[in-house]
Amino acid sequence: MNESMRVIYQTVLNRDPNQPEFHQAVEEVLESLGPVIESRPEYMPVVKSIVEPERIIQFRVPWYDDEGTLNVNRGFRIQMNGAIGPFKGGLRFHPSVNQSILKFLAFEQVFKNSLTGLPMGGGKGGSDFDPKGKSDAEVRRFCQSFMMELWRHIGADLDVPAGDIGVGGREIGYMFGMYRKLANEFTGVLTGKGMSYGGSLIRPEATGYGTVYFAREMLATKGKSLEGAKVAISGSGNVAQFALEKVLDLGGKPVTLSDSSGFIYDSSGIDREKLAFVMDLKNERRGRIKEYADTYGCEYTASSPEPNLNGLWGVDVDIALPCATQNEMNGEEAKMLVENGCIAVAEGANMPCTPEAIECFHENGLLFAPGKASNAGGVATSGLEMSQNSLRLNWSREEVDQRLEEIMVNIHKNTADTAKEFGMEGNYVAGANIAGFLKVAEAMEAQGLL
Ligand code: NDP
Ligand code: 2IT
Repeated sequence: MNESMRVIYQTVLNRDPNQPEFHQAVEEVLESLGPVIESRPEYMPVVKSIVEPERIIQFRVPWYDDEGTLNVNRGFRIQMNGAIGPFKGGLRFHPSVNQSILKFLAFEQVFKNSLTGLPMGGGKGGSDFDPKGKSDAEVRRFCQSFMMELWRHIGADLDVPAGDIGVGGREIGYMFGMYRKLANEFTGVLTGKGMSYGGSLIRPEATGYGTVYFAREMLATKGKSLEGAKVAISGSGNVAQFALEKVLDLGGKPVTLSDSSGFIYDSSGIDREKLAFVMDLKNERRGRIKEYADTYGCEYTASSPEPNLNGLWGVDVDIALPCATQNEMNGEEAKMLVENGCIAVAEGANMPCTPEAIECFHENGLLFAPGKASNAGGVATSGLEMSQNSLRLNWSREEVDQRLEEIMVNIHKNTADTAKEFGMEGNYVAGANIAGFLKVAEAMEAQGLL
């Protein structure tokens, strides 16, 4: 990191010494921005500003469980940067949620949203509520209480939340209902909505599909493709499921999935029928991935302690798609992938690879796609949902998928070209950070750095 960036990074460390995930995300971006500041020193004040959220909202979320006992969770919304459009980003419900995790996610979102080319600022929110093991009625009461406070801070032209870990169609539905009641209006204030009340086709598929479109583009630069490639996928939620589906579409062979309890390795390949089983298991019955191994008689390895996915990345594959959570792959695990001849890694999750893992990929010449580029298809399609809501029109499945694919191809081109322009050809991390930054920086400067 160059000296001027180090000064800013030190301020971030001093201000919030207990936010390791936020520090990790900021450090990576500041490392990339050195060459930009050398050619554009007037952007220094932008960098100083961009690491500080515009606004952080924290609130109490009281809710009654099925026994009639009062539970109190903590709710947050981080409005990180609104220079290029309304704040936009998901809500995460997971017991690990705290300010550090949401600030890292909101920070990444600023650059990601800029890369999509759509007018969306960056934000993130959520709660330390754990939906696991809760009844539908408990989840509904929680979502309603959460929205009872959040509604006054969001709006279709102000801040538009969506899903993330632990927040899918069910939760968005409950929150949308409460927003509509409190605000007394029907607007596109949330994305990831159901099709009967303003949702967009392809939004559920978009993050996973987009990640695989990006991987396809990277592979093509080396004259390679997904056809016949063995693919390791982690997670078994929204992103993992649809990444897997698109890998099958493109002729690849997915062999792993995981959840926080462990992972399965199915050497015969996870086909469409098995994927349908996973979707029912995870989305309807909300069961554990171990049931897959029990049903299809493949290998299952329990992970302990959570969130250690150790072992999954030791499987012999050509391509790896981490689609579960942050820091799920460390340097040692990255080395195992390299030793097994893996040629490409595309992040479906946000920041799943540690800095050591990324360094290992770069040193060994692997194609590596950072999440803020490769998983941008989800938020991009949220942007398309917002457009359709404003137009009061619905586009067809083919039309949305085609726009998503175009956006991913453009993000790939933009990140690759930017890396080359700044003398770091093949480094998609630098390309994504710099290209994402430049648009936001121009807007912030034009608006007087408020
Ligand atoms: P889901 O809640 O649908 O699925 C998350 C999956 O990851 C589950 O299999 C879950 O297992 C596993 N997981 C979550 N936390 C941990 C943990 N601490 N240790 C091990 N496994 C874990 O979430 P999504 O699929 O939507 O999100 C996955 C990742 O993709 C996240 O990083 C998210 O930020 C990112 N992302 C999501 C987008 C979206 O549109 N949904 C867009 C862009 C990025 P279990 O059920 O056991 O907890
Ligand atoms: O991390 C992400 O980009 C998301 N969770 C999706 C955000 C969105 O607004 O669709």
